Amino acid sequence: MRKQKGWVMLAVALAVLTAAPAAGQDVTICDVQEYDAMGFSPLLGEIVTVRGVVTVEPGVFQPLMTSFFIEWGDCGVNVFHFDPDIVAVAVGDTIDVTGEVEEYQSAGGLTTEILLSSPSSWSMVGEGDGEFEPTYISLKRLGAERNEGRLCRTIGVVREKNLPYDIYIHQPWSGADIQVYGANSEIDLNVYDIGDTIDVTGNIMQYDREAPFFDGYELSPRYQSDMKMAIVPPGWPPDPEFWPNAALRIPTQVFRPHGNEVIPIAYLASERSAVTMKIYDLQGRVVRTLTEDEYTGYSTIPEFLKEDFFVDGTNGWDGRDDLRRLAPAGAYVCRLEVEDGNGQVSVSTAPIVVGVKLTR
Ligand SMILES: [Ca+2]
Repeated sequence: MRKQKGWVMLAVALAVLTAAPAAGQDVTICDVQEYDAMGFSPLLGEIVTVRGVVTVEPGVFQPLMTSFFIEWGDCGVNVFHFDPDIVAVAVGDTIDVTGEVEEYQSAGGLTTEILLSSPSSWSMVGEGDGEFEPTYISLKRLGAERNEGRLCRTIGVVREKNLPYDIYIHQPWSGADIQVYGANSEIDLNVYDIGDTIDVTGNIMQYDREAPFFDGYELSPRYQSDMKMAIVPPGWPPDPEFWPNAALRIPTQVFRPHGNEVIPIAYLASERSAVTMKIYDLQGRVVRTLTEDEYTGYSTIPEFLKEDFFVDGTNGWDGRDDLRRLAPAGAYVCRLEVEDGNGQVSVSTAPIVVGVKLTR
C-alpha cells in the first residue's frame, strides 16, 4: 500500500518535470502589450502562452527568419524565431504560441515580440479563411503604444517622400503624421505624389532610440494591395489655408438664376459644430442667410472616416435675397463659418457670380 503510493507520487513528479519546459503562463496579447513608464512590457523576460489570429504571415516582412504578427482583442504582437520556415500559417488562422516576451531593440526598435521557445512551440487552433479585417484608426490616434503590433487602416495625405519605401502621410488640419515604411515588404511607394490622399493598411511597428519609448511608430503595409488612393468626399483634402475646420466648394461658372434654379454649395465642417452660411454682396451686406448656427451633428460621410471628425453637407442658393427677390446680376461672396465645440471659429469664403438671363 505504502509502496504503491510512492510510485504514484514519483509518476506525478516525473509528469510535472517533463511538462515544465513547454509550459508558459497563459496570458492574453493585451497582457503582453501592457507597458510601464518606459514603454516596456510588464511581462518582459517571462515565458508566456498566448492565442492570436494571424494578421501578417511569416516571410512577408522578414524572409530569412520567422517573423509574423498575431492579434486578439484589439492588441497585436510580433512572433519571432531565428530559423525560417518553421511556422506554416496563413492570415486568419488562430494559433497558440509559447515563448519569451522581449522588446526588440537593435539600432532602435522597441517593438514587443514573443521569441518562440523552440521551432515547434506553436499549435494550430483553427484555420481561417485567409482574411483579417484591419481596424480603422484615425491618424490622430494611430502612432501609440497601445496600437503597436496591430493591423490598422488609416487615411492620410502624402506630405513627404524620402526613399522609394519611405514616405510620411499626415492630416493637414491636425498636424498628426506617421511614417509609412515599405522596405520590410519591398513595397514601392513612388507611385504616390505629395498631396495624394491614400488609404493604407499596415502593421504598427516602433523604431525609437530614446527612452521613454513612446515615439517613432511606423505603419508597414504587407502587400502593394494594402495601399490605394482613398475614396474621399468632394473637395478633399480641404485647402490648409482655411483650416482647421471649414471648407467650401462652389461651381465656378456664372449662375443665372431664374425659376427654381439653385447653385449647389458643398462644404466640410467639424462634427458637433455650429455652421453659419451667408451670401454677401461686394459692399459686405448680407443678401441671404442660408443657415445660421445649424448644428452639424455627426458625420454623414463613410463610417471609416468618421474618426476624422468631418461632416459634409450640401446647401444651395436660389439667387434670391432674404425677402425672396431675385438678386441683381453681379459678384457675391458665400461665407461659411464653423464654430467647433471648443469655441474655435474657422471661416471659408468662395465667390459666386450671378449673371442675367440671356435673351435673344
Ligand atoms: Ca513598444
